[in-house]
Amino acid sequence: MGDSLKPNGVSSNVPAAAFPSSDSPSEIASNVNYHAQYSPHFSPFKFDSEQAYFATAESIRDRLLQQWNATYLHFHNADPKQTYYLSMEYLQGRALSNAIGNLDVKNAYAEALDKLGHQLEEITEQEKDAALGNGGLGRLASCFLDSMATLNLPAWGYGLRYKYGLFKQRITKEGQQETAEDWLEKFSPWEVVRHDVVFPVRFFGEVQIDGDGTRKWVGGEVVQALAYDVPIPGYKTKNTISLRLWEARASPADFNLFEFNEGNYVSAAQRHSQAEQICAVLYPGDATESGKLLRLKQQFFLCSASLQDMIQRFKERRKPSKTWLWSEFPSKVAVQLNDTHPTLAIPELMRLLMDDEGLGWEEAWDVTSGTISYTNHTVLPEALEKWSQAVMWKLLPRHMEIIEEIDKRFLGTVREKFPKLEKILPSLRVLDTNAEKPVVRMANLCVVTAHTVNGVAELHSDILKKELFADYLTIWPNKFQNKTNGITPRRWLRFCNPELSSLITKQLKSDKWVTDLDELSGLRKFADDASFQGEWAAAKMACKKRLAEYVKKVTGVTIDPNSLFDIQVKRIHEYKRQLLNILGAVYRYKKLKEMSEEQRTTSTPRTIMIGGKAFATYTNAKRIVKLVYDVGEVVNSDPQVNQYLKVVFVPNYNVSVAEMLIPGSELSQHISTAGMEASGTSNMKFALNGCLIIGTLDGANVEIREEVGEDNFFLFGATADQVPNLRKDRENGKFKPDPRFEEAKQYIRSGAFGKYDYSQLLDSLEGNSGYGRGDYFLVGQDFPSYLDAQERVDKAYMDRKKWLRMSILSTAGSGKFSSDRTIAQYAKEIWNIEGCRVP
Ligand code: B1H
Repeated sequence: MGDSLKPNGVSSNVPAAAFPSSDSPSEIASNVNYHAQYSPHFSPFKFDSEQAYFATAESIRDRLLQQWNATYLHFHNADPKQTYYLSMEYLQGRALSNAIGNLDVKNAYAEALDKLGHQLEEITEQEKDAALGNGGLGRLASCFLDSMATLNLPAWGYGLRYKYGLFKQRITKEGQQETAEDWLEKFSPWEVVRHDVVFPVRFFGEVQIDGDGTRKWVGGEVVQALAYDVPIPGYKTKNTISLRLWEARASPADFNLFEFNEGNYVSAAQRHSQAEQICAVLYPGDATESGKLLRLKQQFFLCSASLQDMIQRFKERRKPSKTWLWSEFPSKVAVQLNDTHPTLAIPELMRLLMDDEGLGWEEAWDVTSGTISYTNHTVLPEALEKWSQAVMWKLLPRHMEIIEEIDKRFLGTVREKFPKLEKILPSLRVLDTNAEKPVVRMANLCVVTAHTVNGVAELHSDILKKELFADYLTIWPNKFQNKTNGITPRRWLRFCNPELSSLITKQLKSDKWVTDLDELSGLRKFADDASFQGEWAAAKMACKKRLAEYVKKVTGVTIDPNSLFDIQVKRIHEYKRQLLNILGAVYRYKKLKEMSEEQRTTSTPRTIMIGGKAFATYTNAKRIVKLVYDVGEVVNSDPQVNQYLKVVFVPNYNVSVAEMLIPGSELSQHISTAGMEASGTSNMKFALNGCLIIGTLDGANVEIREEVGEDNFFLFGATADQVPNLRKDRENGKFKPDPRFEEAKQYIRSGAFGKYDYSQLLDSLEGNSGYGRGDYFLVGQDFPSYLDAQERVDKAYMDRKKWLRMSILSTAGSGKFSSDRTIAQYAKEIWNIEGCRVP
């Protein structure tokens, strides 16, 4: 459509409309047309889908800019307390469809594009996902921004503008292949560079002590942080907030023209390229020392630039009177650390206050701890950041002095006030000096400094209080809170599932649920209503058909929309137990094969879809991806069973793929070893879309089950309390594997799914202990109860009325999981900020 060189609907006779004065489709069409001609990125008179996407995005950006500037001005004048969310990751996904939805101009733009020979859906699909994050933690940050804007909160996000975000995944016979994803390749219409917002960020160097004893960090290398702002529109409000992403720039002085002219091109540009490496990729591999250093540089770069920016804004807003007290800073600024990745904000704020602003230690400390709060997202020991003291002394000498002083003062306070803690004091300290390689424990630095520490689901927050941070509770009984995660109902229901959304709005006679998700509970009374059930099923079927087409397009596999769509999508990790899922599928396949033709006809047809990216160096995760693919190859082409079972690996799972999969799902698997998944957030998205969950009592599953009702949740597996003892039993040789578990593993070992040697992967499930052995994640332990739960699923699915009732109740019970609820709680209980609506 619209591929011809002749401008399709674009005519130079059309008067240029720099800004549409109304929402009439013809005015919008003329504005899109204006951008095609006057903000060109392509040769003239081209207007295929891609060009139409850029022109449409720019038209939408014009609208956002108006609201955005108005919001900036309003916050500046009103000067409310403002929150800054510091995160190394944002998984924004696509912006166009979201902005069109939040601005409530979908129909007008669809009609306008129609006039220009295009379809809105096909245009929005041109956009590359902004994937500046790994998974749940990054997507949570993006959902939070949406809620902050929608709730009119004075809040901004700060992050890094990685050139290459999360890698693109391709699946071949060999398994996962990674390639760089160049989201900025053809320019992003969703960012505005602010050439006037530049801050210097120093690395290395040394501490200089002046005559009066004041300390200054000097020398080393200085990189410039340049601001790129991304507009974040709220839903049906003018408020449009900023996500400020920093890019690293070398200064011209760093380019050695002399060397260049001597012909030493590489060394002439060395400082330049070193500076620009800082924002080159999201999460550089940290197996090497240089990789670790780069990651640490990234973290500091984010913290330093963001804090300098906040301090400048704090001063600017106080300029008319020219006087302010630094003690007022915490009543104007709240900083939320998204896990420990931006922990360096603590010593950096201390340094800026003491060395640049002249505050004393106590005063700077009160400001810092009054400003900063910390969210923990994991209890996995390998994810708890520890930085080598030696590396820190080299890269950030002044910050290490400050961290040592924090550690020393903490020791002093505890010894004085809690002498009983002396014995466990070494484990509470910020510095670990006993280890062979002395390290800084970032989580401890956060707990010692932050005024509030929170977990991300009730169970997780309890584990923090009872285990990980238990000993701090004596010192600060009121520091610890829970803030159960949430998801934005706009992107994750209203926009990605128009069929179900319209039905809900029709049934509730209002679309209030979009901003007040508890309204969904009004659906409960229709759960058994036959005609409503029929409409519910029809909406689900429309999504399943769309999904089936998508799967066909990206994998070539034909799946039957009448089969049960069973989905597990998330990062591939042993604790998330995709292996349990695929072993279950293998067992199902084997049983189907053993059945008679007639027996098979009574079984519930299933399509199992698994998707997710494995970290490039995580070998077992990559083996799991390959196993899923190999099982699919055999099962899908087996004419005996493939009407009853299909297994598909959905490639390149990302935000926009999720928007396709989740609405079409009927069952989703959230089956982590209990106690290991801090919360999970896709579980909430699935439940919201009327998908039933098979899951363990882990993370937010616990609360989802409470909300949707235990009859509407397929529960199985050991509980978090039981896990430590089960692991001990196993070590003591007390574990007796279920024969069905042995059978499934043996079937894979027998080569039923090809020649690849899966022994190392399967060996991780054998033995009682040892590295990569001993089934640490308790797959064998939970396998029998998992199969039992799957049998309950099969039975329930055969009872159509029962299933539809469960599905409706699932959506009806999802109100709690709106990120609006989560963010309102952060605002009230941690940040102490209030709405500031643009009139
Ligand atoms: C979560 C991470 C994480 N927890 C290290 N921790 C990273 C750790 O690049 N790194 O070094 C990146 C991410 N991510 C997730 O956070 C939890 O596993 C989920 O259970 C939770 O839902 C999510 C949001 O709270």
